[in-house]
Amino acid sequence: MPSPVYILNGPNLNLLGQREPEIYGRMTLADAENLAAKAAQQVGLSIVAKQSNHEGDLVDWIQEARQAASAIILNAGALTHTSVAIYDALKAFKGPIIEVHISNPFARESFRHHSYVSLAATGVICGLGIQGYALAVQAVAHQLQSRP
Ligand code: CA2
Repeated sequence: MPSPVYILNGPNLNLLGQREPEIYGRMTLADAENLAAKAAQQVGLSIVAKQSNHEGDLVDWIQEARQAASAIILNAGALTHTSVAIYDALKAFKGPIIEVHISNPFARESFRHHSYVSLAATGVICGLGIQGYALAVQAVAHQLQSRP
């Protein structure tokens, strides 16, 4: 089995299912991680899931992924729209990077329309709720298989 897929979630995503259900639904982050784990099992992959409210933790985990992960699935939360540090860290990662958003940022405020993560991502999934994490695992499997 290849190295695990890192599933990294940023600020406030630990609150999933507890507030703003009209935007983010009623499922929790644990539900999203379980969906991703099941999807990974189906395609012969494993996951390591982490969440932090701190930009530096995400940078550290993206750096760690260079040695420890075959791919990264990242929902950087609001840092998506602000963090050059996360973008720089992602640029040093050689494998697939799938950006996930539970909501559709393009249907929301204009400040959510730009993503630094997208500049480094090999794919983007948004607006599909927590199912997006399972779809991201499938995309990773496909991209790992199609690599030269
Ligand atoms: O749609 C997404 O997944 C976002 O990455 C979520 C971020 C937002 O800043 C991005 O523009 C889009 C916010 C995460 C906040 O999560 C909460 C979940 C439940 C209750 C409150 C916040």
